[in-house]
Amino acid sequence: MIRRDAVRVLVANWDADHTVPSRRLYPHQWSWDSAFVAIGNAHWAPRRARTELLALFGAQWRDGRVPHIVFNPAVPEGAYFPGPAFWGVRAPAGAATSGIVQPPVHAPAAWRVHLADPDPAFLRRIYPRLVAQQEFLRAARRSARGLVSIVHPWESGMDNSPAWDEPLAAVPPAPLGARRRDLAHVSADERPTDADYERYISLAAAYRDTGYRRAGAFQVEDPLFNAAYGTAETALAKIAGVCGLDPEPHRREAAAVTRAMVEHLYADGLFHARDVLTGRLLRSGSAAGLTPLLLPGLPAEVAAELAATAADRFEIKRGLLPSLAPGAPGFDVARYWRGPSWINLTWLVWRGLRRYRPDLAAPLADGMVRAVTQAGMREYFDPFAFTGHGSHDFSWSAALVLDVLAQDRLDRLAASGGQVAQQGGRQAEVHHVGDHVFA
Ligand code: 2M8
Repeated sequence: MIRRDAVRVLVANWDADHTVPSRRLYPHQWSWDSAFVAIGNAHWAPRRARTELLALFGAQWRDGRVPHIVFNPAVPEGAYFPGPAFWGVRAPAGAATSGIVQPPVHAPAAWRVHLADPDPAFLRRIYPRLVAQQEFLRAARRSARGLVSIVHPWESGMDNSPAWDEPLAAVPPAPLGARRRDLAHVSADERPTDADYERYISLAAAYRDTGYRRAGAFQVEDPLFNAAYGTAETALAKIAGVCGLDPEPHRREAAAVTRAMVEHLYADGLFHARDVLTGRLLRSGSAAGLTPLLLPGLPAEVAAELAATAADRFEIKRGLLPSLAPGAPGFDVARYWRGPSWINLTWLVWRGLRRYRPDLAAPLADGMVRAVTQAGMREYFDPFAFTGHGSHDFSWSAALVLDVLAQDRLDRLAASGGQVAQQGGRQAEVHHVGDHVFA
């Protein structure tokens, strides 16, 4: 039933070569959404999963950056703000795109797509593009501390997180007029305020006006972005292995960023973002600080403390990961990225906990399934009542729940001795259990 509903959403949101996050609120291709969608599609439509990733990388820039939005030319300019006219830029292959990026979760996605339906030719095709994506981050965004920065809250994927309040306060607002489109689809008390949007627009315009080269008033080292960057190197090591290339440089890079994160972003049982311009740690209580659990090389004591924080301060035994610790200032169960649970963040931390604390991972798997069963494939959920918020029929909620269900099936098979099982006429082997990036 849930599986059927998830596939229905993914089919309805498919547009020729990519999946829109949501038909009305987000009618184009978004970067990290596509990675999550590919992970889910890999279980029932692997060719579609590969197409989705290749379509995104088809809009990669010459400098290696993968834009956070690839605009569909068939969608009118006014359907989403800021649209192509605002960004004013095209990828070499011709697509209109934005000029900022999102967390680089694509290499692990490509690897998981390959695990679900092995295809070395796909890996050989996408590997150089994934490497170029990482090289852009090293060349354009890496500090002497060995961490990569984001230059806009939208690059974090957690746009309205309280972690950004302090650095955003230093950004001059730009007049908005009546250009916002999101409020036509979702209630204003579940979206960022106009005051936030005025700063988002001013920052994006300032970056655009430097040809998308020079970072402006917002420069932050975010734990989620850096954890994704490090996990990408771990995935690239595996992909390089299949392609007959040297995995070592990727392993070294993953280890180096893990060390830098522990040294510079970790304090009191949680990772925090750092404001590069002021040097201050931004101790907001954001759930981004738990995502380094994805890194396989985390020191054991750090992993243990993080898991304890997840259980105590984020109350994950309830089944969902709130985007902000419930005791943190400004916590709100329904306000965009200030408390509600997203399936993608819950999924990332679930994957991390599977490696370090499977006992704590299990309630999250149950919780994700329960949330979509009760409320449908919503964009986000009240972490206590499990009610749905934001847009309906949201793609990554559907996709990642498919992955949770597929993993559950694999775990059961592994528990029964790892034999080969007959499923829908196709043989599924459990040979790769335990060999996962995103365990
Ligand atoms: C949200 O972000 C966009 C801007 O990129 C928006 O608010 O209009 C975020 O939740 C982001 O993480 C997500 O990728 C995007 C599309 O689902 O929506």
